[in-house]
Amino acid sequence: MSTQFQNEPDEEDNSAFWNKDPVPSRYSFVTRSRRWLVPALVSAVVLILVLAFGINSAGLSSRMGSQEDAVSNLSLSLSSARKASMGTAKDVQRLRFSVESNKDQLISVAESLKELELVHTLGRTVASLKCALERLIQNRTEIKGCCPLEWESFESSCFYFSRASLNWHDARDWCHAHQSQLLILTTAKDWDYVRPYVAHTFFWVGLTDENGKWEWVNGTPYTMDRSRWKPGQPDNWAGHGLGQGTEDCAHLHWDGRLNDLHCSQRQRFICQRRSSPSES
Ligand SMILES: [Ca+2]
Repeated sequence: MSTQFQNEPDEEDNSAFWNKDPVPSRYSFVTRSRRWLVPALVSAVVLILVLAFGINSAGLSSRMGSQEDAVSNLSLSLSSARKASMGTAKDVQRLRFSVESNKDQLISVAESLKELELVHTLGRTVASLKCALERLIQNRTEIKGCCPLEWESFESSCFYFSRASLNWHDARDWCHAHQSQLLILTTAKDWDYVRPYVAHTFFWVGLTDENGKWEWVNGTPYTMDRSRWKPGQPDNWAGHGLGQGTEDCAHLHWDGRLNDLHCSQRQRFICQRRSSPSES
């Protein structure tokens, strides 16, 4: 057995098999590859980090530049605003000084206006007393240039602000029976005069659209002016529950603006006439 084993024809080959010379050669190549591969990878990572940091640094620098510009602009704006506020403060100071220096004059003007109003009121009172004396002396109810008792005088007209309440048609007839008509407002002066009298209640005026279009009781066509009406009026409301018909008669609201109502409603009214029409 031992001889056979020794006589194996490929004994030398087996020796050759155990010869490891070529193998260390391949192992050395791998080792060398690993030897440069690791530093290469480290270098690549470092390079990537450097590049990333560089890009971030560039973006950061750009943003910082923008922020610096913004801060610079803000500083300029603040500086301008500060100068402007200083200028305004000076203007306010000058205005205050001007007001203070003119305060006495303004007080004097206000007192003069009060006196003027008082004189005007006294003048109306004197005129009313004069009319009353004339009525007594002449034993007449109508005096030229005078308004009847309980009527108010304004310009060349007399106004009666009723205390009783009537529906619109009865109010219109009452005014006719007293040589007057329901109020017709055609001038801003008349509107301004009437407004304080209607501050607390409603008054019928001589405006109706019973015939299909708005017109004054004397037949004068009415030119629609929404600024004189309550918002959304006239609305010709049909849900009033006051019988047939919609809202065809105008009245003055207590804020001095118009509204249309059903004519059957009872409320106070204003009559208007010229001073002593029977003699004019
Ligand atoms: Ca209405």
